[in-house]
Amino acid sequence: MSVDSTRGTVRITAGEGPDQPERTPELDSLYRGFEEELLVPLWTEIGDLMPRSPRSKALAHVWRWSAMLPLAGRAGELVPVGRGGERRAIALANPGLGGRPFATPPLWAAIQYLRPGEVAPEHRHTQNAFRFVVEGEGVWTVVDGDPVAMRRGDFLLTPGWRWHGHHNIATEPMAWLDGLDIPFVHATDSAFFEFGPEQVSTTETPDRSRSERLWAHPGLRPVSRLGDTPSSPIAAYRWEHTDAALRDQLDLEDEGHPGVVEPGHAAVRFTNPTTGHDVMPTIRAEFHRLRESALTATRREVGSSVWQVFDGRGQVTVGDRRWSVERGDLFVVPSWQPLTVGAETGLDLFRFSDTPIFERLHQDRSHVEGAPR
Ligand code: GTQ
Ligand code: FE2
Repeated sequence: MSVDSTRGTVRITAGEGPDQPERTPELDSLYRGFEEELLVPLWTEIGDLMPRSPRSKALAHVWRWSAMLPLAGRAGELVPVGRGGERRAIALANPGLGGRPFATPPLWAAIQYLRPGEVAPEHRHTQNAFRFVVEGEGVWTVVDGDPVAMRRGDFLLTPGWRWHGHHNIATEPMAWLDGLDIPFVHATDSAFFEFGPEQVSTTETPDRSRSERLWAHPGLRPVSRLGDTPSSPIAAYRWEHTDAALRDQLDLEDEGHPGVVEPGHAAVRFTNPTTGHDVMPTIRAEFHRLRESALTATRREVGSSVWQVFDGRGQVTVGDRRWSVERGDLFVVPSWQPLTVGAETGLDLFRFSDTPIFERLHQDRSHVEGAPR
C-alpha cells in the first residue's frame, strides 16, 4: 500500500438544509470514502462557497493612530532598517484573518517609520504600492531614479516592478501610510522581488519630481508619451491640487452647481492620465471631504477598502460596528459591508480599495441603501 502524505487533510462535516440526508452509518462511510480519495461534495460546502452575497472573513475594524505612532517610534529605537527586513513597516492585521498582516483579504496597509538620516534600501517587486502622508515631511522616495518629496496630504505611487528606496534628510522622524496589494499577489502566487543598492540611487531633493514635471499638468500630456500605461506615470499627487479640487466642488455646491457626490460630500479619485482609470491595476484611491454635520448615504460594494482620517472628527458605521474617528485613525470596510460616514467637524478622508480588480473581472457590484436593486 502506498503512503500519501496528503491523505487525511480533507474533513467533511455534515451539510444543513431541508434536503440534506440523515446521518447514517452508510452516509458516514461514504464521507470517509470521499476523505480517503481527497474528494469533497458540493452539498456540504455550498453555503460557504456560494453565499447569496459576499461574506468576508475580514471584520470591520479601526486602528488608532494615537496607538500606532508610539509603537512605530519604539520600533525606530529598537529595530534598524536595512537589507533583509527592507522596511520598518508595521501592518494592520485584520482580526478576522488569522493574525496574518492583511488589512483585508487582498490589501496590505502599514505604518512605515524612518528616522533622520535613515535609508530604506532600494528594491523592486511586482506588488503595487502607494504612500499617503497624514503628517510630516522630510523623506524623499526615489522611484526609478526620480526623487519624490513626501509631505502631508501627498499621495505617492510606486507601481509594480519600479526600483524604489526612501531616505529621511530631515531632523525629525517621519511616519506614513503604505498601501499595497501584497495579500492579493500572495494568494495568487504571482510575486517576484529583486534587491537593489543599499543606498538610494540619488540624494537630490528637488521640490518636484521629474515625473510631475512631465505629467502633472491638468489635461495636458507630453506628445512624446501618447501610449497608455497600466499604472499612472504621476509619482506624486500633491495636496494643494487635491485640496483645491475638493474646495471647488463644495464652493460650486454653495453656488447651486452640480459636482458633489451628495449634499455636503465632495470626492475625487486619483487617476492614471493615460487611461482615465485607476492609478494602478489593483488599487483605487480617493479623497473625500464632508462638510460639518454632513451624513453620507449607506453604501456597499464588492471589494474591500481601507480609510484613513486626514483631518477632522466623525462617526463611522460599518455593518454593526460604529466608531468615533479622528486624525490618522484607520478603518477597514470588508466586501459588501454597508458604510455610512457622518462628519462632526469638517471631515477629510483618504480611501483606497481593491475595486479595480473586480471591475476588470466583471465581478463588481455596488448598492446605495434606499435605491432600487
Ligand atoms: O516601502 O517599499 O509597507 O516593499 C511593504 C513592502 C512598504 C516599501 C511596505 C514594501 C514597502
Ligand atoms: Fe517596496
